[in-house]
Amino acid sequence: ENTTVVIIGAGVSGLTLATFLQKSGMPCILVERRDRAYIEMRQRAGVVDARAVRMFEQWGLADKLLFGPVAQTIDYRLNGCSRVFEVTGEDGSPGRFCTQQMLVTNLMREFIDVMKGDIRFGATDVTILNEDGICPQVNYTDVDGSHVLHCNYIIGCDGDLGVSRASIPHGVLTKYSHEFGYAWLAALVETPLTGHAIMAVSDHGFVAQLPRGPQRSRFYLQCSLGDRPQDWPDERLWDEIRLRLGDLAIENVKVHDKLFVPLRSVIHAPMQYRNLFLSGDAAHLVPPASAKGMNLALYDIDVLSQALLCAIRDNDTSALENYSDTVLPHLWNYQDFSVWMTDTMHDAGDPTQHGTFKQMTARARLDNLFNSPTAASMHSQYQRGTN
Ligand code: RFL
Repeated sequence: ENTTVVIIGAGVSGLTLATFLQKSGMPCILVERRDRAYIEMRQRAGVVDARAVRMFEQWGLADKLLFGPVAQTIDYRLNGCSRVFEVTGEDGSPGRFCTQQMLVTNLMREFIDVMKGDIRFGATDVTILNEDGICPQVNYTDVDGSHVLHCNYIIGCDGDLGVSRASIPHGVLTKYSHEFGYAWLAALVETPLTGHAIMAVSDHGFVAQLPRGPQRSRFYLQCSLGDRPQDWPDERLWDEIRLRLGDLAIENVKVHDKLFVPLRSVIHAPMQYRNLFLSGDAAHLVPPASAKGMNLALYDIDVLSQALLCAIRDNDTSALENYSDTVLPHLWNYQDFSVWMTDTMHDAGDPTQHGTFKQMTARARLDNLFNSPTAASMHSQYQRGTN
Protein backbone atom coordinates (compact mmCIF):
# COMPACT_ATOMS: atom_id res chain seq x y z
CA GLU A 1 0.00 0.00 0.00
CA ASN A 2 1.29 3.50 -0.84
CA THR A 3 0.72 6.84 0.81
CA THR A 4 2.69 10.06 1.24
CA VAL A 5 3.02 10.34 5.02
CA VAL A 6 2.74 7.64 7.69
CA ILE A 7 2.24 8.96 11.21
CA ILE A 8 2.94 6.59 14.09
CA GLY A 9 0.87 7.36 17.19
CA ALA A 10 -2.60 8.94 17.45
CA GLY A 11 -1.99 11.08 20.51
CA VAL A 12 -2.30 14.83 20.49
CA SER A 13 0.58 15.47 18.06
CA GLY A 14 -0.17 12.63 15.62
CA LEU A 15 -3.86 13.49 15.38
CA THR A 16 -3.16 17.21 14.96
CA LEU A 17 -0.70 16.59 12.13
CA ALA A 18 -3.03 14.08 10.45
CA THR A 19 -5.90 16.58 10.60
CA PHE A 20 -3.78 19.38 9.10
CA LEU A 21 -2.50 17.13 6.30
CA GLN A 22 -5.97 15.79 5.56
CA LYS A 23 -7.34 19.34 5.44
CA SER A 24 -4.59 20.17 2.92
CA GLY A 25 -5.46 17.19 0.73
CA MET A 26 -2.20 15.40 1.57
CA PRO A 27 -2.50 11.59 1.69
CA CYS A 28 -1.56 10.20 5.10
CA ILE A 29 -2.17 7.13 7.25
CA LEU A 30 -2.12 7.07 11.06
CA VAL A 31 -0.94 3.88 12.77
CA GLU A 32 -1.92 3.48 16.43
CA ARG A 33 -1.50 0.53 18.77
CA ARG A 34 -4.54 1.29 20.97
CA ASP A 35 -8.23 1.56 20.08
CA ARG A 36 -10.29 4.73 19.78
CA ALA A 37 -12.18 4.28 23.06
CA TYR A 38 -8.94 3.90 25.02
CA ILE A 39 -7.41 7.03 23.53
CA GLU A 40 -10.53 9.09 24.16
CA MET A 41 -10.47 8.03 27.84
CA ARG A 42 -6.86 9.07 28.47
CA GLN A 43 -6.66 12.02 30.91
CA ARG A 44 -3.50 14.13 30.82
CA ALA A 45 -2.76 17.79 30.19
CA GLY A 46 -5.26 20.57 30.77
CA VAL A 47 -4.02 23.83 29.24
CA VAL A 48 -3.77 24.81 25.57
CA ASP A 49 -1.57 27.91 25.52
CA ALA A 50 -2.29 31.04 23.47
CA ARG A 51 0.25 30.12 20.83
CA ALA A 52 -1.42 26.76 20.20
CA VAL A 53 -4.88 28.38 20.17
CA ARG A 54 -3.64 30.72 17.43
CA MET A 55 -2.30 27.77 15.42
CA PHE A 56 -5.73 26.07 15.48
CA GLU A 57 -7.37 29.40 14.58
CA GLN A 58 -5.10 29.74 11.56
CA TRP A 59 -6.22 26.31 10.37
CA GLY A 60 -9.87 27.29 10.92
CA LEU A 61 -10.26 24.53 13.50
CA ALA A 62 -10.30 26.34 16.87
CA ASP A 63 -14.11 26.51 17.05
CA LYS A 64 -14.41 22.79 16.38
CA LEU A 65 -11.68 21.59 18.72
CA LEU A 66 -11.18 23.91 21.67
CA PHE A 67 -13.72 24.31 24.44
CA GLY A 68 -13.32 25.41 28.04
CA PRO A 69 -12.76 28.63 29.98
CA VAL A 70 -9.91 31.00 29.21
CA ALA A 71 -6.69 30.37 31.17
CA GLN A 72 -5.74 33.91 32.11
CA THR A 73 -4.96 33.74 35.83
CA ILE A 74 -2.84 31.69 38.22
CA ASP A 75 -3.14 31.85 42.00
CA TYR A 76 0.46 31.60 43.24
CA ARG A 77 -0.57 30.89 46.82
CA LEU A 78 2.02 31.21 49.59
CA ASN A 79 1.26 29.50 52.92
CA GLY A 80 -2.46 29.82 52.28
CA CYS A 81 -2.40 33.47 51.09
CA SER A 82 -3.69 33.96 47.56
CA ARG A 83 -1.79 36.09 45.06
CA VAL A 84 -3.42 36.07 41.66
CA PHE A 85 -1.15 36.56 38.67
CA GLU A 86 -2.82 37.81 35.53
CA VAL A 87 -1.42 36.68 32.18
CA THR A 88 -1.28 39.85 30.10
CA GLY A 89 0.04 41.19 26.84
CA GLU A 90 -0.43 40.84 23.11
CA ASP A 91 -3.54 40.83 21.03
CA GLY A 92 -5.26 37.65 20.00
CA SER A 93 -6.94 34.84 21.84
CA PRO A 94 -5.81 33.76 25.30
CA GLY A 95 -4.90 30.21 26.33
CA ARG A 96 -7.74 27.85 27.25
CA PHE A 97 -8.41 25.28 29.94
CA CYS A 98 -9.19 22.62 27.36
CA THR A 99 -8.26 19.13 28.49
CA GLN A 100 -6.01 17.04 26.30
CA GLN A 101 -8.75 14.40 26.44
CA MET A 102 -11.29 16.81 24.93
CA LEU A 103 -8.86 18.04 22.28
CA VAL A 104 -7.95 14.48 21.29
CA THR A 105 -11.61 13.38 21.20
CA ASN A 106 -12.51 16.36 19.00
CA LEU A 107 -9.51 15.77 16.72
CA MET A 108 -10.55 12.14 16.40
CA ARG A 109 -14.08 13.17 15.37
CA GLU A 110 -12.75 15.75 12.90
CA PHE A 111 -10.17 13.44 11.31
CA ILE A 112 -12.19 10.22 11.21
CA ASP A 113 -15.88 11.13 11.13
CA VAL A 114 -15.81 14.48 9.31
CA MET A 115 -12.74 14.27 7.04
CA LYS A 116 -12.87 10.46 6.56
CA GLY A 117 -9.17 10.16 7.45
CA ASP A 118 -7.38 6.80 7.44
CA ILE A 119 -6.38 5.51 10.88
CA ARG A 120 -5.29 1.96 11.70
CA PHE A 121 -6.09 1.15 15.32
CA GLY A 122 -4.81 -1.90 17.17
CA ALA A 123 -1.53 -1.95 15.24
CA THR A 124 1.10 -4.12 16.88
CA ASP A 125 4.68 -5.01 15.97
CA VAL A 126 5.19 -1.68 14.20
CA THR A 127 8.58 -1.58 12.48
CA ILE A 128 10.24 1.14 10.44
CA LEU A 129 12.47 0.82 7.39
CA ASN A 130 14.30 4.09 6.88
CA GLU A 131 17.48 3.46 4.96
CA ASP A 132 19.33 5.32 2.26
CA GLY A 133 18.27 4.51 -1.27
CA ILE A 134 15.01 2.73 -0.46
CA CYS A 135 11.45 3.94 -0.12
CA PRO A 136 10.56 4.49 3.57
CA GLN A 137 8.36 1.72 4.89
CA VAL A 138 6.23 1.04 7.97
CA ASN A 139 5.14 -2.52 8.75
CA TYR A 140 2.53 -3.50 11.30
CA THR A 141 0.24 -6.33 12.30
CA ASP A 142 -3.43 -6.19 13.26
CA VAL A 143 -6.35 -8.63 13.53
CA ASP A 144 -6.39 -8.92 9.71
CA GLY A 145 -2.71 -9.88 9.45
CA SER A 146 0.50 -8.13 8.37
CA HIS A 147 0.57 -4.87 6.44
CA VAL A 148 3.25 -2.87 4.61
CA LEU A 149 2.92 0.88 4.04
CA HIS A 150 5.28 2.57 1.54
CA CYS A 151 5.58 6.32 1.91
CA ASN A 152 7.75 9.41 1.44
CA TYR A 153 7.94 10.42 5.09
CA ILE A 154 7.47 8.76 8.49
CA ILE A 155 6.50 10.91 11.45
CA GLY A 156 7.15 9.51 14.93
CA CYS A 157 4.43 10.78 17.29
CA ASP A 158 4.45 7.70 19.51
CA GLY A 159 5.62 9.16 22.79
CA ASP A 160 8.65 8.49 24.94
CA LEU A 161 8.38 4.70 24.82
CA GLY A 162 7.39 4.33 21.16
CA VAL A 163 9.17 2.57 18.31
CA SER A 164 10.11 5.61 16.21
CA ARG A 165 12.98 7.00 18.23
CA ALA A 166 14.09 3.47 19.09
CA SER A 167 14.45 2.71 15.35
CA ILE A 168 17.19 5.32 14.92
CA PRO A 169 20.65 3.71 14.99
CA HIS A 170 22.65 4.03 18.17
CA GLY A 171 24.95 7.06 18.20
CA VAL A 172 22.84 9.29 15.92
CA LEU A 173 20.92 11.03 18.71
CA THR A 174 22.22 12.76 21.81
CA LYS A 175 20.11 12.57 24.96
CA TYR A 176 20.17 15.65 27.20
CA SER A 177 18.39 15.10 30.50
CA HIS A 178 17.91 16.38 34.02
CA GLU A 179 16.32 14.57 36.97
CA PHE A 180 14.78 16.76 39.68
CA GLY A 181 15.00 14.07 42.36
CA TYR A 182 11.36 14.16 43.41
CA ALA A 183 7.99 13.23 41.97
CA TRP A 184 4.41 14.44 41.73
CA LEU A 185 1.41 12.54 42.88
CA ALA A 186 -1.34 13.42 40.38
CA ALA A 187 -4.85 12.78 41.72
CA LEU A 188 -7.95 13.23 39.59
CA VAL A 189 -10.87 14.10 41.85
CA GLU A 190 -14.61 14.68 41.56
CA THR A 191 -14.65 18.36 42.36
CA PRO A 192 -14.56 21.20 39.83
CA LEU A 193 -12.22 24.17 39.98
CA THR A 194 -14.19 27.20 38.92
CA GLY A 195 -11.80 29.97 39.99
CA HIS A 196 -8.14 30.45 39.23
CA ALA A 197 -5.64 27.68 38.59
CA ILE A 198 -3.80 27.20 41.90
CA MET A 199 -0.06 26.71 42.28
CA ALA A 200 0.49 26.64 46.04
CA VAL A 201 3.81 26.94 47.79
CA SER A 202 3.86 26.07 51.48
CA ASP A 203 6.29 25.09 54.21
CA HIS A 204 4.76 21.61 53.91
CA GLY A 205 5.54 21.23 50.21
CA PHE A 206 3.97 22.05 46.88
CA VAL A 207 0.41 21.40 45.70
CA ALA A 208 -1.38 22.51 42.52
CA GLN A 209 -5.04 22.30 41.60
CA LEU A 210 -5.96 22.57 37.93
CA PRO A 211 -9.35 22.24 36.24
CA ARG A 212 -10.12 19.08 34.30
CA GLY A 213 -13.47 19.77 32.68
CA PRO A 214 -16.69 20.99 34.32
CA GLN A 215 -16.92 18.28 37.02
CA ARG A 216 -13.36 17.44 37.97
CA SER A 217 -9.96 18.81 38.85
CA ARG A 218 -6.50 17.39 39.28
CA PHE A 219 -4.35 17.90 42.35
CA TYR A 220 -0.60 17.57 41.99
CA LEU A 221 1.41 17.06 45.18
CA GLN A 222 5.16 17.03 45.52
CA CYS A 223 6.18 13.62 46.87
CA SER A 224 9.22 11.36 47.13
CA LEU A 225 10.54 9.48 44.13
CA GLY A 226 9.93 6.09 45.71
CA ASP A 227 6.33 6.77 46.87
CA ARG A 228 3.74 4.16 45.90
CA PRO A 229 -0.08 4.23 45.93
CA GLN A 230 -0.20 2.47 49.30
CA ASP A 231 1.83 5.35 50.82
CA TRP A 232 -0.95 7.74 49.86
CA PRO A 233 -4.37 6.51 51.05
CA ASP A 234 -7.18 9.02 50.39
CA GLU A 235 -7.15 10.20 54.01
CA ARG A 236 -3.49 11.25 53.79
CA LEU A 237 -4.04 12.82 50.37
CA TRP A 238 -6.82 15.11 51.65
CA ASP A 239 -4.96 15.96 54.87
CA GLU A 240 -1.94 17.06 52.82
CA ILE A 241 -4.10 19.04 50.39
CA ARG A 242 -5.75 20.94 53.28
CA LEU A 243 -2.39 21.55 54.92
CA ARG A 244 -0.57 22.71 51.79
CA LEU A 245 -3.43 24.88 50.53
CA GLY A 246 -3.97 26.32 54.00
CA ASP A 247 -7.70 25.60 53.69
CA LEU A 248 -9.22 23.39 56.38
CA ALA A 249 -12.70 23.65 54.85
CA ILE A 250 -11.83 21.38 51.90
CA GLU A 251 -13.83 18.17 52.07
CA ASN A 252 -12.80 14.68 50.98
CA VAL A 253 -14.47 13.72 47.68
CA LYS A 254 -14.13 10.79 45.29
CA VAL A 255 -10.61 10.22 43.97
CA HIS A 256 -10.68 8.69 40.46
CA ASP A 257 -7.02 7.89 40.05
CA LYS A 258 -3.59 8.49 41.50
CA LEU A 259 -0.49 8.57 39.30
CA PHE A 260 3.12 9.09 40.26
CA VAL A 261 5.15 11.17 37.81
CA PRO A 262 8.92 11.48 38.36
CA LEU A 263 9.93 15.01 37.42
CA ARG A 264 12.45 15.07 34.60
CA SER A 265 13.45 17.10 31.55
CA VAL A 266 14.70 15.42 28.39
CA ILE A 267 15.61 16.37 24.82
CA HIS A 268 16.79 13.94 22.16
CA ALA A 269 18.53 15.72 19.30
CA PRO A 270 18.48 15.94 16.35
CA MET A 271 14.77 15.24 15.98
CA GLN A 272 15.12 13.67 12.56
CA TYR A 273 16.98 10.92 10.79
CA ARG A 274 16.77 10.46 7.01
CA ASN A 275 13.02 10.37 6.27
CA LEU A 276 11.89 9.97 9.88
CA PHE A 277 10.89 13.02 11.94
CA LEU A 278 10.12 12.97 15.67
CA SER A 279 7.52 15.12 17.39
CA GLY A 280 6.22 15.61 20.93
CA ASP A 281 7.13 13.22 23.74
CA ALA A 282 9.00 11.00 21.26
CA ALA A 283 11.65 13.75 21.23
CA HIS A 284 11.28 15.64 24.50
CA LEU A 285 9.76 15.62 27.98
CA VAL A 286 9.17 18.51 30.36
CA PRO A 287 8.09 18.37 34.01
CA PRO A 288 4.36 19.11 34.28
CA ALA A 289 4.83 22.21 36.50
CA SER A 290 5.05 24.37 33.38
CA ALA A 291 1.99 22.84 31.64
CA LYS A 292 4.01 22.83 28.40
CA GLY A 293 4.20 19.11 27.48
CA MET A 294 1.20 19.13 25.17
CA ASN A 295 1.94 22.66 23.94
CA LEU A 296 5.47 21.79 22.85
CA ALA A 297 4.10 18.77 20.99
CA LEU A 298 1.71 21.15 19.20
CA TYR A 299 4.57 23.56 18.49
CA ASP A 300 6.53 20.77 16.75
CA ILE A 301 3.50 19.98 14.62
CA ASP A 302 3.04 23.64 13.68
CA VAL A 303 6.55 23.71 12.21
CA LEU A 304 6.51 20.16 10.83
CA SER A 305 3.16 20.45 9.04
CA GLN A 306 4.32 23.56 7.15
CA ALA A 307 7.65 21.92 6.31
CA LEU A 308 5.91 18.78 5.01
CA LEU A 309 3.55 20.81 2.86
CA CYS A 310 6.50 22.73 1.33
CA ALA A 311 8.31 19.48 0.62
CA ILE A 312 5.34 17.63 -0.86
CA ARG A 313 3.47 20.43 -2.63
CA ASP A 314 6.32 22.68 -3.73
CA ASN A 315 9.13 20.16 -3.88
CA ASP A 316 11.12 22.38 -1.53
CA THR A 317 12.65 20.23 1.22
CA SER A 318 14.74 22.93 2.89
CA ALA A 319 12.30 23.54 5.80
CA LEU A 320 12.07 19.80 6.41
CA GLU A 321 15.84 19.41 6.37
CA ASN A 322 16.04 22.24 8.91
CA TYR A 323 13.14 20.99 11.07
CA SER A 324 15.24 20.03 14.07
CA ASP A 325 17.37 23.19 13.92
CA THR A 326 14.21 25.29 13.69
CA VAL A 327 12.37 23.80 16.67
CA LEU A 328 15.23 23.15 19.08
CA PRO A 329 15.88 26.77 20.18
CA HIS A 330 12.21 27.11 21.11
CA LEU A 331 12.27 23.75 22.92
CA TRP A 332 15.38 24.69 24.92
CA ASN A 333 13.82 28.03 25.81
CA TYR A 334 10.75 26.24 27.19
CA GLN A 335 12.87 23.61 28.90
CA ASP A 336 14.46 26.53 30.72
CA PHE A 337 11.03 27.92 31.63
CA SER A 338 9.96 24.48 32.90
CA VAL A 339 13.06 24.24 35.08
CA TRP A 340 12.37 27.77 36.37
CA MET A 341 8.79 26.88 37.27
CA THR A 342 9.70 23.53 38.81
CA ASP A 343 12.65 24.82 40.86
CA THR A 344 10.79 27.93 41.99
CA MET A 345 7.64 26.09 43.09
CA HIS A 346 9.54 23.40 44.99
CA ASP A 347 12.49 25.34 46.38
CA ALA A 348 10.12 27.98 47.76
CA GLY A 349 8.25 25.31 49.73
CA ASP A 350 9.38 22.76 52.29
CA PRO A 351 12.78 23.98 53.62
CA THR A 352 13.75 20.50 54.78
CA GLN A 353 13.91 19.45 51.12
CA HIS A 354 16.02 22.16 49.52
CA GLY A 355 17.30 24.36 52.37
CA THR A 356 16.27 27.74 53.73
CA PHE A 357 18.59 29.71 51.43
CA LYS A 358 16.96 28.25 48.32
CA GLN A 359 13.58 28.75 49.91
CA MET A 360 14.14 32.48 50.38
CA THR A 361 15.63 33.11 46.92
CA ALA A 362 12.79 31.16 45.28
CA ARG A 363 10.23 33.21 47.25
CA ALA A 364 11.99 36.40 46.10
CA ARG A 365 11.65 35.15 42.51
CA LEU A 366 7.93 34.63 43.02
CA ASP A 367 7.53 38.06 44.67
CA ASN A 368 9.20 39.55 41.62
CA LEU A 369 6.28 38.43 39.44
CA PHE A 370 4.08 40.78 41.47
CA ASN A 371 6.59 43.62 41.96
CA SER A 372 8.34 43.91 38.62
CA PRO A 373 6.34 44.65 35.45
CA THR A 374 9.30 43.35 33.42
CA ALA A 375 9.29 40.00 35.23
CA ALA A 376 5.50 39.83 34.97
CA SER A 377 5.56 40.55 31.26
CA MET A 378 8.17 37.89 30.59
CA HIS A 379 6.28 35.35 32.68
CA SER A 380 3.09 36.14 30.77
CA GLN A 381 4.85 35.55 27.48
CA TYR A 382 6.05 32.15 28.63
CA GLN A 383 2.58 31.26 29.87
CA ARG A 384 1.15 32.27 26.48
CA GLY A 385 3.87 30.36 24.66
CA THR A 386 4.91 33.41 22.70
CA ASN A 387 8.32 34.16 24.20
P1 RFL B 1 1.00 10.93 23.36
O1 RFL B 1 -0.19 11.83 23.59
O2 RFL B 1 1.49 10.10 24.47
O3 RFL B 1 0.62 9.99 22.14
C1 RFL B 1 1.45 8.93 21.73
C2 RFL B 1 0.58 7.93 21.00
O4 RFL B 1 1.42 6.92 20.43
C3 RFL B 1 0.84 5.64 20.68
N1 RFL B 1 1.92 4.64 20.61
C4 RFL B 1 2.08 3.79 19.59
N2 RFL B 1 1.40 3.59 18.45
C5 RFL B 1 1.84 2.62 17.60
N3 RFL B 1 2.91 1.84 17.86
C6 RFL B 1 3.63 2.01 18.99
N4 RFL B 1 4.69 1.23 19.23
C7 RFL B 1 3.23 3.01 19.91
N5 RFL B 1 3.71 3.44 21.09
C8 RFL B 1 2.90 4.43 21.50
C9 RFL B 1 0.18 5.79 22.03
O5 RFL B 1 -0.84 4.82 22.26
C10 RFL B 1 -0.39 7.20 21.93
O6 RFL B 1 -1.68 7.21 21.39
O7 RFL B 1 2.25 11.77 22.83
P2 RFL B 1 2.33 13.19 22.06
O8 RFL B 1 1.36 13.21 20.92
O9 RFL B 1 3.74 13.42 21.82
O10 RFL B 1 1.75 14.27 23.09
C11 RFL B 1 2.50 14.64 24.21
C12 RFL B 1 1.56 14.88 25.39
O11 RFL B 1 0.63 13.82 25.49
C13 RFL B 1 2.35 15.00 26.70
O12 RFL B 1 3.44 15.89 26.54
C14 RFL B 1 1.50 15.54 27.84
O13 RFL B 1 0.36 14.77 28.07
C15 RFL B 1 2.37 15.55 29.09
N6 RFL B 1 1.57 15.66 30.29
C16 RFL B 1 1.09 16.86 30.63
N7 RFL B 1 1.37 17.94 29.84
C17 RFL B 1 0.89 19.14 30.16
O14 RFL B 1 1.12 20.11 29.38
N8 RFL B 1 0.15 19.33 31.31
C18 RFL B 1 -0.17 18.27 32.14
O15 RFL B 1 -0.85 18.45 33.13
C19 RFL B 1 0.29 16.98 31.81
N9 RFL B 1 -0.01 15.88 32.56
C20 RFL B 1 1.25 14.49 31.03
C21 RFL B 1 0.43 14.64 32.18
C22 RFL B 1 1.72 13.22 30.68
C23 RFL B 1 1.41 12.10 31.43
N10 RFL B 1 1.96 10.83 31.06
C24 RFL B 1 2.35 10.58 29.69
C25 RFL B 1 2.63 10.04 32.01
C26 RFL B 1 0.08 13.52 32.92
C27 RFL B 1 0.55 12.24 32.55
C28 RFL B 1 0.10 11.05 33.35
